[in-house]
Amino acid sequence: MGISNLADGLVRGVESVGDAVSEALFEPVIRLGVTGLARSGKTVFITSLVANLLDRGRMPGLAAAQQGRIEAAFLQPQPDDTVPRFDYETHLGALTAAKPHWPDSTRAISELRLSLRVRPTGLLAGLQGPRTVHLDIVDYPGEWLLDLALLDKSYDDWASNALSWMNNRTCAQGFMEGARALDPEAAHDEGVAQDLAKRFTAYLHAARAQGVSDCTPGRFLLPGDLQGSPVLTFAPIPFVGPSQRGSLHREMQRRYEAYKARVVKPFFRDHFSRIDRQIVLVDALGAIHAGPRAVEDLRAAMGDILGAFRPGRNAFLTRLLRGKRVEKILFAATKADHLHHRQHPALTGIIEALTRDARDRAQFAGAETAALSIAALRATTEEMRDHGGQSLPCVRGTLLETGKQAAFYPGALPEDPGQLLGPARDGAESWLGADFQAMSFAPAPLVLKPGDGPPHIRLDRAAEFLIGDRL
Ligand SMILES: Nc1nc2c(ncn2[C@@H]2O[C@H](COP(=O)(O)OP(=O)(O)OP(=O)(O)O)[C@@H](O)[C@H]2O)c(=O)[nH]1
Ligand SMILES: [Mg+2]
Repeated sequence: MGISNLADGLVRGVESVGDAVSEALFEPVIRLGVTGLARSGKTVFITSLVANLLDRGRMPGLAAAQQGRIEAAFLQPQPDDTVPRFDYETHLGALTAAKPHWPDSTRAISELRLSLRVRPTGLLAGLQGPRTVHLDIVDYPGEWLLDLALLDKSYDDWASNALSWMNNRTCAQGFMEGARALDPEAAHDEGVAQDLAKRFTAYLHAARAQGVSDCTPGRFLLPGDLQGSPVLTFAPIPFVGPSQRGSLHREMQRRYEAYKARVVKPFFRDHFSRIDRQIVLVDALGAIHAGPRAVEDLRAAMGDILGAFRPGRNAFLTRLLRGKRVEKILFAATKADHLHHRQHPALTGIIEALTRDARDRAQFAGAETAALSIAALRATTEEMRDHGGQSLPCVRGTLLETGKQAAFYPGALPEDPGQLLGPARDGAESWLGADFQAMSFAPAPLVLKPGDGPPHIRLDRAAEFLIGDRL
């Protein structure tokens, strides 16, 4: 060991003593980001995680809970005055009602603070009493991360990309007709701009409904209180080059820049840059059921989403983070209760493969990553059923549409994820020789023993990975 290394080690040693002292004095805060594309399971995940941290009977995989070191857990007012509170009580109420139902879709960012009183382990166990660790959970739409790419793109670049993409999509017909008909250099007319933005938004919604994952600008789909404002009243129009002041093209360009400055940047500055740990939820099963195109779109969107976690990828973000970065990222395939546990390894393989490119490319230097298949709320039970002399691993639950009980076999997920990702990448229209069924289950009525949270699959393992080392 060289002298400089030695000195380094010493300084770090002193620093970490300093950390321990300041942690004892001040209460440590972990900011956990929860994201994923629309309907990926963020709200259900947070609700069940919090319920299972408050009542830890089903959390053996979380070491601090298993060792009985969590003495208390309680909800507290969150520290950020301008961010809506995650409506835990209403969401839990929906899931635990006599006739349980899934919580409503959420449209914006929200936050919740859960505080844990934890007895320390190891060297400090004898020296310190219990300390309080605050877990600030931030729920934000993954679509907002896709917007990061817009920061590097001029309006004309973005517009020509978007237009060439839309050219081949039937769901963009309505928009394309409007766009082709207008004169970009004509004087700006608010009616025209609004009509165009409306058609563009309708296209984004239709594309999303078909399983297209990259639908930017993200706030067009989830406008929150920006609905109808000029920053959301623009669209790509076919024109490149300098245009007249006061023209439609110039105004679209201006609003696009305003969207970047007033919507995209504040999100990264005020929220994203403060996250310590991140879980990215992925509805991989949903994409598989929707077909190869949806899987390919999901893979591409994952690459873009994860780009936000790549140090140095974007100058604005690099300046903002000043070397700070997310310490751990967990990729979780959600709704694993749609599969018998025998099929869980295949699902985990798929989520690993879906994010592998992105992970390799992103080189999350310093960030530890892992992949898991989870169900935040288990809505099914498992059973084997005979079918044509074959024994099939099924799950049973209450169907969302009819309210009837049914057993369900979703199809054989390949052990080699390449069998799905390959054809998806090659542009296949449908899965060859395989048939994947989609089914939606209602949450099951719950009878919880005192001390038990709602039933789940591997939520405890997810919690251990994300926060276990800080408890
Ligand atoms: N079976 C099962 N279904 C789930 C689970 N988690 C989510 N779902 C289904 O997925 C849907 C979306 O879940 P949410 O938690 O609302 O997803 P979200 O990401 O918050 O959605 P948005 O707020 O619309 O972006 C739910 O309505 C359920 O139908 C789960 O653990 N098991
Ligand atoms: Mg939600």
